[in-house]
Amino acid sequence: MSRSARLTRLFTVFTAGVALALVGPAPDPAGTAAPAAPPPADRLGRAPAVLLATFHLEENFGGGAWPVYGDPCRQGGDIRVIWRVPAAFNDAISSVRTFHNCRARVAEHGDLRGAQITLPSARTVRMPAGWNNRTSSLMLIPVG
Ligand SMILES: [Ca+2]
Repeated sequence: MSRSARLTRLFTVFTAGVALALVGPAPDPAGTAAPAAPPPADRLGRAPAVLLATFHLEENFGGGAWPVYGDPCRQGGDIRVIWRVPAAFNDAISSVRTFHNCRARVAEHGDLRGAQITLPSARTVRMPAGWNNRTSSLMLIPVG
């Protein structure tokens, strides 16, 4: 290859590189591009966990908040069970928020023993009568 041919080749590669940097790759002919990748899933192939509920030490979602994550609540799906709430929240929960079609069913003692009540709303600004500072275990169940 002659010197001028090498220079011509170098110039062609250089201008192609500049064009790529300035305007991006040429449009892909129909049907040759790979399909867009799906969003990443965890290693079991499930969607990432989402925030299902927050439990609070004070009324109106005040005080410390304990978040619970899992799969969105749905009929026939897995039920998220907390057999024992964290020590700082045991007999100390005073308000609850739930998300993703979940309602909280709370129990008086650990392992879902003792009395239970299902909170009727996704926003429980204060626990029903007799239930303030009482919850020791719970489950998150689908609405309806
Ligand atoms: Ca209790």
